[in-house]
Amino acid sequence: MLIKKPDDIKSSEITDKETYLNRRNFMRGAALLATTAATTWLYRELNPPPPVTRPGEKIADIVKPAPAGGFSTDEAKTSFKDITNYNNFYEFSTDKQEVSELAQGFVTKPWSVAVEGLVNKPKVYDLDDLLKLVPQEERIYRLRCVERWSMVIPWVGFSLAELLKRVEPTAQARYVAFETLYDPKQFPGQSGLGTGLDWPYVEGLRLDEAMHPLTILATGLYGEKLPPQDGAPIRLVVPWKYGFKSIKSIVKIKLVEQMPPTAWNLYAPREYGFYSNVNPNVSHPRWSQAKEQRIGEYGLRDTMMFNGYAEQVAQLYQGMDLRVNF
Ligand SMILES: Nc1nc2c(c(=O)[nH]1)N[C@H]1C(S)=C(S)[C@@H](COP(=O)(O)O)O[C@H]1N2
Ligand SMILES: [Mo]
Repeated sequence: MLIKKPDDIKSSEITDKETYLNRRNFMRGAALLATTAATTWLYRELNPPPPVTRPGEKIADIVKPAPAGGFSTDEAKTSFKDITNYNNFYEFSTDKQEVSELAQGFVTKPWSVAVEGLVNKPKVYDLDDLLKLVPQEERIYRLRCVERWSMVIPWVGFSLAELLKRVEPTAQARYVAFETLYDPKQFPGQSGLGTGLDWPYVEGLRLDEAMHPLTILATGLYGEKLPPQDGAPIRLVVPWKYGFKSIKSIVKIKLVEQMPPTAWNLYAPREYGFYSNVNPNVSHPRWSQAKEQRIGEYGLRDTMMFNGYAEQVAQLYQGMDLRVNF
């Protein structure tokens, strides 16, 4: 049973979208007017070059094998009941305790995932076929929501790198864009006014983040098929980033050259950046991220840098100012 929950921290309705769009238009205009050299400079300023492959290196070379133990934490697991009854899934509801019931009839069969864009071998995978190709394993990860609650979840899944290697990203590919199913008949939250989010929910990772062995596609938890409220039949899990990066019910994965849009960044760009790495030292503009409440526990814990995965991922952000690239 849940003894204590954090107060729900409602996101502001003030989106700052206009400022964002104006800035974007200004930058587009500026880029068109500039010389080639200046354009290159501007591009670099906006998109610091990600440390993906160096000349002569193949994508496979940047994938490091997971250490024995597979990064799983030995912290106490959050109960199945809490993991499946306290959910953020705005396509169903913004009320965390209402999602599970609304999600019960969600149809996930048949399900296909298109992997496309800057790849040599684009393919639409039937999910059942895909699961025969890639072995599933358990990964017990912390999940830290930007709202300051956290859980420990025994996922079942496989490395996203395993799937990406199969489609062979080209040398131009720099980022990976993800998309949730768009189906207002099944997702009541996608109809009419409501959350302020644009549908479908979209997310993105830099290619090296996507290829990191910690990054998985999850298809189950507690050894069972993924419950619909947790993102059935397949969702991303990026344990060193705030929970909203872990996009649910994925139908499309696209390799792209430029930093792709992300749902929460589009909604409130000053509050939610592209990177969204868990960082106790960088506050959300409206609240501190220094502490968190582990669901099912009394009191607060200190939030850990990169959610406790610093040893594995800190080198991905070497030389970057994490206050700017929040
Ligand atoms: N498509 C989609 N994916 C989503 C969300 C959402 O609303 N829609 N919420 C995100 C947020 S804010 C969090 S914290 C996690 C929650 O995952 P869980 O409910 O399985 O704990 O899912 C993320 N993925
Ligand atoms: Mo979240």
